[in-house]
Amino acid sequence: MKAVYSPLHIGHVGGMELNRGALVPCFETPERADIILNAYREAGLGPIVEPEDYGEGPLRAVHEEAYLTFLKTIWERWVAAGRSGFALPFAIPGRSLRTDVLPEGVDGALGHFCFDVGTPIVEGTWQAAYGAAQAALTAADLLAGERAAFALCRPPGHHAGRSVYGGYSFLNNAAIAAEHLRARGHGRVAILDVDYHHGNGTQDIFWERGDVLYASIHADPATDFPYFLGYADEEGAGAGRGTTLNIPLPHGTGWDDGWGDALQRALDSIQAFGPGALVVSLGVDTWDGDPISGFKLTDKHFPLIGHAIAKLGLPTLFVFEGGYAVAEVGRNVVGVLDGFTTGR
Ligand code: Q9C
Ligand code: ZN
Repeated sequence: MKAVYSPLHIGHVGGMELNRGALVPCFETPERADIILNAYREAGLGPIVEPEDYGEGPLRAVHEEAYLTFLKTIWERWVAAGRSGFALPFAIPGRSLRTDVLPEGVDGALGHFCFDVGTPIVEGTWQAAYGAAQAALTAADLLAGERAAFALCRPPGHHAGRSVYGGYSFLNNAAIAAEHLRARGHGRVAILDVDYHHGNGTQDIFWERGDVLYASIHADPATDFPYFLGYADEEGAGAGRGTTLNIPLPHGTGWDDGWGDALQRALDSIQAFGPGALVVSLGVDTWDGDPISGFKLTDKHFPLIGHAIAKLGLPTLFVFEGGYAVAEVGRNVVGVLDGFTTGR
């Protein structure tokens, strides 16, 4: 299996996030990608290639133009306003405030396009996000000749909606790749999201789409980020009615007491959907030692995930998402990919 990796990710670094009442260094660090890169190389899983450049067209297929313009220009606007450090929103439009106005200044713009206070923007953020999206697109096109590919994306993407960022995500790499697979004629596309957190952005993007299935196993939003989406009664709307499947699980869930069964349920729904290709939003923050998460998967379960996915027999694109136990993300990502390769 080939991996696609953009070194541009290293420019997205040095921000702080609000965590349990304190500003702390961002959990989403460049080391995460480098550790996976090393683990992938050491495991001999396959070649590592740099992305091709598809330009902004495939990004526009998923995100609004005004949102992309904001992401591209916000850092220079921030600096022009006399700011330094990292950009975080100050006020976000909650109930009774207008979401349809785009204020002129940087603080208003940040609040308009953002939904949390955990996703700092720095000088290299746009380039890093752009490189990650290009990696996802490049890996998607590898499926023309290969059974599977791995997009080592950083920053992650599944919390980014059509015109909103948050949850460490700016461009929705998995959604951009899924849309690209549709355009390339792969038939219906299924997205399996195994990250600890619900992929609110991906669900948002494909909510009314009957040709793209979104199935997610995640921590119950009643207790966990992103809090306001990912409940079991969300099933899609319009042409997309029935093509969203949310399986929220309680804090502390392990493989034997729920996660393994949830995976089988999600895989069964994908099989019933009859897709021509599969995109896996591959978060490994389900590991029991993850510093911001609460599931209890252990080392041996990650190859089982890969093995079970392989049994679908679909062209499969793995897109890296979350996983914050820095030393272990490499082993666990490799575990899934290795389980996929040896399991089929
Ligand atoms: N401050 C992904 O895994 N914050 N995003 C949680 C820590 C948001 C995670 C609390 C976590 C977002 C891609
Ligand atoms: Zn996550």
